[in-house]
Amino acid sequence: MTEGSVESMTVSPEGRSPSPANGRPLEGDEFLGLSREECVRLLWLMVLSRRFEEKAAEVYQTGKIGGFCHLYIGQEAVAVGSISPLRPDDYVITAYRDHAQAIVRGITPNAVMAELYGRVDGCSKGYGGSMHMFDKSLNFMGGHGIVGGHLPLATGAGYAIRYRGGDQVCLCFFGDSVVNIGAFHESMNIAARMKLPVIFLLENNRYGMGTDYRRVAAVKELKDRGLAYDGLVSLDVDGMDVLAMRQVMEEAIERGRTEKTPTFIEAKCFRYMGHSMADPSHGTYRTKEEVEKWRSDDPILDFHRKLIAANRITEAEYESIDKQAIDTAEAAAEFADQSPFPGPEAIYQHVYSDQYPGDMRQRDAWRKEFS
Ligand SMILES: Cc1ncc(C[n+]2csc(CCOP(=O)(O)OP(=O)(O)O)c2C)c(N)n1
Ligand SMILES: [Mg+2]
Repeated sequence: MTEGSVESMTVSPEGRSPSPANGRPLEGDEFLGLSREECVRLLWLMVLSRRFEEKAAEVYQTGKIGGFCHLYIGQEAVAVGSISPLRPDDYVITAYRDHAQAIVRGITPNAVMAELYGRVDGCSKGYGGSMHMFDKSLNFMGGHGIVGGHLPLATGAGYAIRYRGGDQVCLCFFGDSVVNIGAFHESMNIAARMKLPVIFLLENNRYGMGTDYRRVAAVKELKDRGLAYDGLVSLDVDGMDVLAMRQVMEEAIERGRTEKTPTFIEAKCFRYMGHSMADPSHGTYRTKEEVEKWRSDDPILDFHRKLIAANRITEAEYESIDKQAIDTAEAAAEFADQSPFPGPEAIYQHVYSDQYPGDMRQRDAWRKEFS
């Protein structure tokens, strides 16, 4: 093996770092001042996301869901820790691994499952499928399939907030592959220079499809990517720890609201399943041992253990939460199955502006009038 050869770029598997967020212990109240009910809510959202996606995987195998389907299993603490402290008028935008984020933001499991099935009751009316969950009423701005393509949109949302004089923030999720895309730099640069309240949340699950991020990264510590930008705070966090996630997010939100400055967070996490339904969880680009190592640090079991140890829940309550999540996922699949497919008329609806709904001839007339 020679220096610079492909072999020399292979990397050894690592497990989760045992150190808490940024190497510093959580300060003050171990539960960040959250009430018992708030903690149970975080646990519920994580369990619901997990059980929902397990159900989605099951029905995918039966052919009820078609096309791409990327599961989030293993990364639940990132979505729950980061979305839960937001206000309803904040914005959330994400990539294609979006089911759990949509549910945590408040899109109902029924509407997410129906979208996966491509049915009219889906949150995107069946047009989008797995990668394009969307709900304007919740300021959940998608669901985007092009790697890095939505970062400029997040930056635009940040600009809109500033332009209108609001104090919202825009939370933007993306994967470790995005740091090598040009739009990443452009977005971070504009957000830092123009002081836009965008929270760039990199979910470093260690793989872009089948590529270990360290094989393609010339800057190995991904959080260091943010250091080049004056006016942008850059940090990393244990993304398998929902409380650590929540703590750095609360700080980033406060910074965005008061100083209007962006934050770049690298959440170190791991996806337990393959990249998509077509990809096995291990055996090609990563080993069974690596997956098992991360699975032994499951973010849901970790938080569950902490709550039990602090007498915040009982085993019986946990089992009841789990059962409720399984039942909700099951009901969502039944709901989706009952929902009709969009009819042929849907081709003309909801694609262009509602100012010319339903008929392409109307649209053409509208164009003529305004051209
Ligand atoms: C511009 C562009 N190039 C390539 C692809 C194909 N593609 C889909 S997912 C993916 C990897 C993305 O990995 P990462 O950003 O780490 O997100 P993760 O899948 O880990 O959530 C690639 C290359 C794409 N969708 N868009
Ligand atoms: Mg990745």
